[in-house]
Amino acid sequence: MEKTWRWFGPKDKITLTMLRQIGVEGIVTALHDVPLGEVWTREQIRALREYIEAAGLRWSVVESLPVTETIKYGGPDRDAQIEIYKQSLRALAAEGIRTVCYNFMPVLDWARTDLLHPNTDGSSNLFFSYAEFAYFDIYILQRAGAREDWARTPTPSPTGEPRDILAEADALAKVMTPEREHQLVENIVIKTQGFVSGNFREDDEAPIEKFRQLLALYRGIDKAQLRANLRYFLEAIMPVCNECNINMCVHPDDPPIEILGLPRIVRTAEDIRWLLNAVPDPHNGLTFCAGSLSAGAYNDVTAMAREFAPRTHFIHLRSCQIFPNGDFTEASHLGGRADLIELCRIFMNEESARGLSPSSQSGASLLPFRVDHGRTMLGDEARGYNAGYSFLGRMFAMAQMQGVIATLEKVRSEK
Ligand code: DNO
Repeated sequence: MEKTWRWFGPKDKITLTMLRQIGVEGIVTALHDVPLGEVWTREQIRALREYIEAAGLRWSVVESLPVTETIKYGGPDRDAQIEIYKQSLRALAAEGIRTVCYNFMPVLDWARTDLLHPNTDGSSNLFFSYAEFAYFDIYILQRAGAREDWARTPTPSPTGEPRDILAEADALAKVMTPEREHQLVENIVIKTQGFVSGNFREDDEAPIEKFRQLLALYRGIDKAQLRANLRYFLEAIMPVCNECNINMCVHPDDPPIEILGLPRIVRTAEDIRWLLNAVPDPHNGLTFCAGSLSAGAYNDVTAMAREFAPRTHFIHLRSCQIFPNGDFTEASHLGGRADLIELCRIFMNEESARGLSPSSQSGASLLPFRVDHGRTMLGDEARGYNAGYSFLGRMFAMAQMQGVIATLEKVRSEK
């Protein structure tokens, strides 16, 4: 597997020189400065590619080439936006970049309620509390229908224990402080969306108002309609993907639940089966994000990796621990629900099945993986990194995964 790292461009505090020293081979990045909905030009792509190559690395994966909301909800300008998307794909392929990660989550990309949840060992992790998220929805967003939605939300508990999330949110409202409320908006919108989704910026002055406007776009869009819109998008871009040999890799919904009254359609094995069959072209593939999938108690991550490996073009190694009430945190890369050792074995077998082997020292042509988020540890918290994208925590996880892969390779060679 090719060892890659998500890097946020030349302004990232974690430099390419640092990444060379810790065994990174490929870079996962995007043109973070291009506004949502504009074409990525060949010149801009080339400049970034050359910057990466000058450091002795390669640009392996685009994460993300964002799909604008209009494509997701099927707005009047969606065809124009799809044309722009195709132009960007062509420009990427012309510069030799052929693995493209994207998501089809309406409005909100990933969601967490706590970004520095303390672990007993002194490090911290990202964390999701259903009650706090419901509080955000009901009391901060004040979304019409929110109370009814939470009242019917099935229990997220892995053992099926009943849970009254609505009552918990109401109880929270009684003890909520303005500071914690401010922090929730920062965590759910500003600090987690700002650097990944073009919808929100870190300096947004009225994020909640913007949020409400975005939600309004999805009135009347149910699961079937969102699926139809995803199929429409994929069918429209597949000819370009075929012509340019680009692999599209949809990122699963994170967390894999329906939130804020919005449909989410990449949550379960059934969803993924649907989307791969709906457009049965090998260029329509998956980012196998073990972290997102393992946050849903109903997802058997190992079985899903076995089933979907043939259509997986990019892998996120991360593992969640679900608490008895359903809240979850991001576990160590050797703990939690996702068996990352088994997953590495499955994806390495997939490489063999495809006849992939490293075409150079850099691991190019193998299946790219990145460690996704890591713990915040040993001073990471003071360095102003993007939420979840620590240096030491991710480096630690990367070292663990490098060890796992090297061990599996040795075992295989001895057989
Ligand atoms: C969060 C990431 C996501 C992911 C996008 C892909 O840390 O995993 O933001 O990059 O959903 O489009």
